[in-house]
Amino acid sequence: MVKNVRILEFPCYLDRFGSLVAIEACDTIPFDVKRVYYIFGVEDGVRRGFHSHEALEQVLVCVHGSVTILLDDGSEREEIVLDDPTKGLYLGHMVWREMFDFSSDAVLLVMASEHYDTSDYIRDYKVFCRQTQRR
Ligand code: T46
Repeated sequence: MVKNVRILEFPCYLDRFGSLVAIEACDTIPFDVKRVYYIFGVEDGVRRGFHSHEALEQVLVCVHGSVTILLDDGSEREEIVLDDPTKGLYLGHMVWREMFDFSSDAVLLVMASEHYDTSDYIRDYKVFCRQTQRR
């Protein structure tokens, strides 16, 4: 099992009017949310990500459609399919991620613990592996 990764199950309120999922910072998800972004309109065959974060924590929710996420902690690798808006994928620091197999209708919502900071990204896989071995 990849370290620093887990699936979060969100409460879903289903009634005759439809379904509603509520997510509360520092409660349903384990950090204060400073930034939200979403990825959609990804064409067939496109692979994104190819990086890790030094400190950033994030929760990924595929609110529509499906996407596969490859996760790597420097020693273990696994792939997780996100296709359920009631589940979130928590990614702690130092997890290499690649996102692929986006369905044409996929919308991937991401909640992040920090503002956008390019210096937090590790984009070289060899550097990432070296850093995970040092920790
Ligand atoms: C991650 C995965 C899941 C911004 O200007 N602000 C932002 O907050 C973000 C996230 C991106 N950008 C700009 C930077 C690039 O010009 O949006 C463009 C695409 O970003 P990037 O190539 O980093 O996208 P992904 O899909 O490779 O990675 C993103 C996040 O960057 C990353 O933190 O974990 O989604």
